[in-house]
Amino acid sequence: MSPLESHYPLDDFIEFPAEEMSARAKKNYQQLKRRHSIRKFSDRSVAKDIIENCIRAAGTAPSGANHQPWHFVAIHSGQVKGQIRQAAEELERTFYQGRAGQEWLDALKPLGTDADKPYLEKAPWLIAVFSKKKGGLANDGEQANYYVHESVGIATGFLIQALHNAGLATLTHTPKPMSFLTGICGRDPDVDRPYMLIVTGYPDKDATIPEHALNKKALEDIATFIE
Ligand code: IYR
Repeated sequence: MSPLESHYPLDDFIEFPAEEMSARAKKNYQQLKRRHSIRKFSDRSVAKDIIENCIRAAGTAPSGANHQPWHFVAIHSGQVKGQIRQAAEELERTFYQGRAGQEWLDALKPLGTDADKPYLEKAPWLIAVFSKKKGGLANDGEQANYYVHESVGIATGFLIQALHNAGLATLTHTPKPMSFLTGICGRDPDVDRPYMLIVTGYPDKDATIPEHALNKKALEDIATFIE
């Protein structure tokens, strides 16, 4: 290693006794199992500092060369949420009216989704996640970024986990195409690409979980252990 690269001792790693580790792993699984995508949100307000800390948590995600190729636009403005809803619903109408193709529409049937997205206006916060094609650590708009999709995917996962842990419900929403978000959110189309929209807030009293969504694959079906 070059002597120019400074390193620090790892002084914030916490080692837990083995039994506590097992309990923590189980508890975390049980807690994450209670995360459900919902499509009916309450209009109850959520304090900005909660959203800020959840975005800070997302920003701790590992990324290619630590370039952190992401930008989060947290939208509370009713006017901007309305603009997003209008644009998303317009696109979704063409999606559900045929652009999706029959196989995709059949796959979505058990979720009961359609082109109406009232939650885009009703939920207190929309977080538009952007990936940054270039810019590096300094956001100079020039340096290459690496593993952008992977990095932003991990950060978005951290964000969803942080919001859930804070006690908020979420919905990952991906209107297709999402390019309309770039202008509405005031981002630079040469650098920023819309990645996903996270809707967050309290669930409405009549929020439901589609039975289909509870059908999570068993450990044997998602993992192989080579011992
Ligand atoms: N973006 C559309 C369709 C949609 C697509 C998938 I894949 C989903 O898991 C859910 C919905 C919509 O939001 O309705």
